[in-house]
This record gives sequence, structure tokens and C-alpha cells, in this order.
Amino acid sequence: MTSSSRLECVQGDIVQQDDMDAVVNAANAELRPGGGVAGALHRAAGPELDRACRPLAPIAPGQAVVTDAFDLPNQYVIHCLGPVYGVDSPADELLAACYYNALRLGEWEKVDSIAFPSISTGAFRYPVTEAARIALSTVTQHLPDFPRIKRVRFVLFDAATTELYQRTLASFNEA
Ligand code: AR6
Repeated sequence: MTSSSRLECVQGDIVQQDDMDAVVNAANAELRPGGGVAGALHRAAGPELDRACRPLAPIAPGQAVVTDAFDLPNQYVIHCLGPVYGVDSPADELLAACYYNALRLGEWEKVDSIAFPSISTGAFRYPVTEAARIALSTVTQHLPDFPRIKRVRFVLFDAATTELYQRTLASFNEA
């Protein structure tokens, strides 16, 4: 099975990925609810998620930790801290580390499927064209190392970001 046959980019909401074993949180260092993806996941998971996160915090940029998903329709939440663009450096390596470490944790937990949001491209202001290239190249490059993970889905919130991710993925497949 090739990396590209295991990878898709769709428009949607990260809290509604009923058919995925794990969802990834674009977390803050303290693993608190916050806004964006983190706020949505904590609201949908319920207060137990916040309680489960506390002993694991703080985390560093590029790091990933895993908890149960509580009231979400998934088994696990993998929390990643992306780089704040212009503050944490090297930003590209830290962003790539998020995706790599999330896949590594997923493989360790024996998950079959993982859904990612576009880490760092909201409140953390990472330019989305560059972030999409890093996200998709990291996952494409490393999926062969993680054979248990059969499906990876990027869940993008708006149509423009979805098209950008789809175009970026297609450009890799043409190369
Ligand atoms: N489903 C999918 N994508 C979403 C959703 C959703 N429900 N909500 C937002 N996005 P962000 P970051 C998109 O800000 O940049 C939080 O306050 C959004 O449009 O969630 O890593 C945390 O507490 C954007 O494209 O994550 C942290 O402090 C992308 O997801 C901080 O933001 C990421 O946006 C993390 O910032």
C-alpha cells in the first residue's frame, strides 16, 4: 500500500471524525481548552479531557502526548504543540516534528486511522501554503515507517485550505 493511497484531505470538522481511531489536537503548551481546534475538541470531549491533560502539561513545541477521547467518537486524542510562527524556531522542523511524533504515538497505540487538523495555521499564524507542504511531505515520507496506520485524513475547516492541501498532495503524486 502506497503512502498516497492511505492519505486524504477533506473539508470538515475535527470533532466529527466518527470513523477515525485518533484525532489530533492543535494544542497549547498547557493542554488547556483554548480556542480553535483545542476549544472544539475539549467542548466535545467534556471536562474529563481537561482533567486527563493536566498531569501531562506543559509540553514543548514539536512534542505530542496522547489521552483518551472521552465523549468524542474516537478512542484517542493526540495533542501536538505546533510552533508559534516567528517565535519558535526552527519553525519548519518543529512543525514536521508534530506530525512525525503524532504518527509515532499512533503506531505505538496501535491505531488504525488518524485525523489531523492544519496545525499552527490558525492562532499560531504559520503561513498555510508552507505549513501544508511540511504537513503532507512529513506524513507521506514517514507513513511507510508506521505500517499499523492504514488511513490518515487531513480535516480542513474551509474550502480554500482544503483545496490547497489537495493541490499540494496532488503535486507530490505527480512529481
Ligand atoms: N476542525 C478542523 N479545523 C479547525 C477547527 C475544527 N473544529 N477549528 C479551527 N480549525 P488553531 P494553532 C482550523 O488556532 O494555529 C488555540 O487557541 C483553523 O481554521 O486551532 O495550532 C489553542 O489553545 C486553522 O486552519 O491552532 C492554542 O493556543 C487550524 O484549524 C492555539 O490555538 C489550526 O487553528 C493553537 O494554534
